[in-house]
Amino acid sequence: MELAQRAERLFKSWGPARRKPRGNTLEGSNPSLSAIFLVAPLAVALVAQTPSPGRHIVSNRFVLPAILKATATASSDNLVSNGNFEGGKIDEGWIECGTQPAYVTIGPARAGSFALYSGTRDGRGEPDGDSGVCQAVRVPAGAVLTAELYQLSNEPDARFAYQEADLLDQRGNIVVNLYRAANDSPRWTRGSWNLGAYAGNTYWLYFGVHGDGYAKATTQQFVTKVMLTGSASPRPE
Ligand SMILES: [Ca+2]
Repeated sequence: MELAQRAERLFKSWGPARRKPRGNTLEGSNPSLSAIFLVAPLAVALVAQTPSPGRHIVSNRFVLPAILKATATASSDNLVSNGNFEGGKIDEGWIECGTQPAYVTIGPARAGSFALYSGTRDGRGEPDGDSGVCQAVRVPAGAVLTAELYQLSNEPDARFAYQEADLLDQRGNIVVNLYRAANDSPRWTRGSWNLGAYAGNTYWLYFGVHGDGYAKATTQQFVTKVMLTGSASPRPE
């Protein structure tokens, strides 16, 4: 309970309670976009588990546009658009692709002005599904992905709720899981992943928090400074 209260207090101090970011950053998914781009739900694999009171396994489910096409050009240094979230909006480079809202909000110190926030809006409980964002990226030769993460959780393990990042295919299947954890680490931590083995392919890059809607625990994640770079120098114009 102590962590949940602390997390809620932190989110409120960073988030809309103090200063509302520019734009409609705390609104949920755009319903018209969801209607246009709705894809068939993924098959749900039910796994036999020991019952845990109030908990239930929920599978990841992502809602993605029909077209998977990277927007950043190969001549860019960073093949992720708006990797800093400094526009104060999700829809600059990213889309909400979970079943629950994700937010851009004022981040913890050293995040710049804004960071991606995944979790419940008030920091209480777990999202009932997936709170996260996607961006189509084409993986270059010698690819290295880096991101700064600030993660809060009071889960004993990552069975029912977790922070995660993945590369997804066009149907929302997880091709590469970059991490899946219930970390409680209230400091910015830099993650780095060598993606050279996937060069030449285009995926949805996903960052988010998964949960089962349980009210008595909390899992949250802030993300900023997302960069995807390759070994080749940018092409001259
Ligand atoms: Ca930022």
